[in-house]
Amino acid sequence: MTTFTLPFQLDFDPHALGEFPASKTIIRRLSDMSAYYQDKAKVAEILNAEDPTIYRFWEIEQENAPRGLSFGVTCIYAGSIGREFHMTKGHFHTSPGDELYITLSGRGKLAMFSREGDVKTLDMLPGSMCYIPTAYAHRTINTGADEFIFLAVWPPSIAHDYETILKGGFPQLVVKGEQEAVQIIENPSHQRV
Ligand code: S6P
Ligand code: ZN
Repeated sequence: MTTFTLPFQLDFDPHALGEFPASKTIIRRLSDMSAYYQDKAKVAEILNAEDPTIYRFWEIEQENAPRGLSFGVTCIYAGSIGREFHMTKGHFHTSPGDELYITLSGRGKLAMFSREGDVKTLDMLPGSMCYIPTAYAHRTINTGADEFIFLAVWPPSIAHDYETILKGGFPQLVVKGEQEAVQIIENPSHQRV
């Protein structure tokens, strides 16, 4: 685990995530995410031939710190599984902690929903920043032809709930429509958990 003396300045190449001395580097392949995609036949067909990396991210977490900021960079590779674009698993934060996402390159969407039933899907483009309130589950989706890379900043010591998304999914899906159009459709398998 890398520790930094505060304050500090970092220069990093967002495209060289594996070389960054982060607390954690996490790689999610299709085999880690088969339960998250709708088209199970397509998942099986792809996995029969290869196990592509869907996204990777690094994080520097200020664990057990009463204050401070944790941060990380996520890179989602371009592609789709059936009609669904490559995306992150998505999660809720289980303790109070809002989050900021700032797009560094590529293009994508940020899907969010709250347990109270509010559903939002926002654009993420270079130069745009999205604010995620604590109560909203959040997932990012690469809707472009290039890597989609963004910086995330959140408070220290928050836990991530992946289980709710695994069981119930998101209310909306971001899919390829006619002529490569990006479409947002209702998720037929969504359940309120
Ligand atoms: C952490 C923040 C991001 C995600 C990353 C991967 O609070 O939201 O760093 O961890 O984009 O997504 P996921 O859903 O696999 O954690
Ligand atoms: Zn988060």
